[in-house]
Amino acid sequence: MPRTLIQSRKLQLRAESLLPGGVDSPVRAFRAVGGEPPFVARAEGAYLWDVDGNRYLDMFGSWGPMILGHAFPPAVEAIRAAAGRSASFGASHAGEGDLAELVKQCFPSMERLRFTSSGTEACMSAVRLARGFTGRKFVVKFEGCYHGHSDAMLVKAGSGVATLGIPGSAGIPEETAMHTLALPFNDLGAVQAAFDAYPEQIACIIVEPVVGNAGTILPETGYLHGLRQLATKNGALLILDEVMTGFRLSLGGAQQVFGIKPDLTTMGKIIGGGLPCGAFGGRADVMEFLAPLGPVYQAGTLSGNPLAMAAGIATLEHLIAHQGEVYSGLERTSAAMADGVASLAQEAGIAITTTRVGSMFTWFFTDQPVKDFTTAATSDTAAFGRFHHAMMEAGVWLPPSQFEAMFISTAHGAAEVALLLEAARQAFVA
Ligand code: KE4
Repeated sequence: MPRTLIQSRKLQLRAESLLPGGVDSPVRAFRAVGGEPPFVARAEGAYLWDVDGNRYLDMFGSWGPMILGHAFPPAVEAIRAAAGRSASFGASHAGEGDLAELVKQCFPSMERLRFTSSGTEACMSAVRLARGFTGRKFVVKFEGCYHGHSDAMLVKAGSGVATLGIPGSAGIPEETAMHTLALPFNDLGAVQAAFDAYPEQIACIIVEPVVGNAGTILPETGYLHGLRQLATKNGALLILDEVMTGFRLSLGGAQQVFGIKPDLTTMGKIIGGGLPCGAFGGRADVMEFLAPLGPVYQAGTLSGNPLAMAAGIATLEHLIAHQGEVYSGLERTSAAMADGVASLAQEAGIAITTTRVGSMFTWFFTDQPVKDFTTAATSDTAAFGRFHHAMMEAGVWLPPSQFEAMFISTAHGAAEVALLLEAARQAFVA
């Protein structure tokens, strides 16, 4: 029976009279896939319910944070208790050190760290710190990688490899964009060329170690180690943006999976258990360039917020205490989902390239192998849009863009695999 979206439609109309596009973040508007975004009334475990009472299997988990499922009871209890002691002090409290100790336990490379209220702030601050520590202006990033919406990170590739970046959004002056070099992912030659073109001028390389923001794209063998070596050889810092991959791919994120030691790491999403929280950290000698110790300014009214710390502590304590079953379960369920849908597509004669690391995966509607943004962009986004709509009708909520990753939780199990595969079977024959 087709879904009714009557109440959602009313809320959408009101939202559009108040918020640009009716949203607080563009991807939620469903512009990349078409159709109307349902308004969520509540969520629990692996499921979302909209305001018209329709239930959906959640395949994006608030874009990563909800790795233990929605309304995870220990996190809910921790937030409730913290709220009773006031939502914010604007002063030091024990929760900051409690969460920082748990982060350091999982990410030993983070000798010192600082909390922020978002992944954008974490990445923006880490880049400023790298520039301050090295005294250099240029930054290397990669096409298809997203590090939040700070000016220096919203930059597109110039005409040729290692040419000056151009603004990736209105409102960003060329003078700002020009110091960001946007290179192709999985191409060490392009990075070498950048260091040749700008000797001793590049402050850092920032990279999603497994790209999630172009859909899921894996680093080729040796690529991340190659970035590590090039950064060290040229006196630049290596920043791993683990906002998505941190605590997702393993308890120690991508740097644990691939055995890479960055100079700085940025975090978000899971670290706050769904509350606004990010962090950046790494080498103590670098982090001690931050105010109040050093000359690089960085601040935040709600940084280290007691509620976000409480939610993050409850989340990380569970991940640490149950890491064996958590990550083996996520691996089993994710493989069954990713490979199951790929098989159904193949049976239906539909070209799909599946990419996956742990519980982060994407079905690209292309017959090309996907190794960078250019190959990801060969995907048939209209076909993905039709698939997305059919899955919504069947009660499965995929991320509303071909160029996003899917994230599942420990609340997803065999029943959710079966639901997903039946919905996909119907969608492919529709
Ligand atoms: P936030 O400022 O959205 O907390 O984090 C920015 C960020 C930084 N680095 C990586 C690797 C990220 O994936 C993100 C945010 N991811 C997007 C998903 N594509 C958030 C969803 C949205 O923008 O609404």
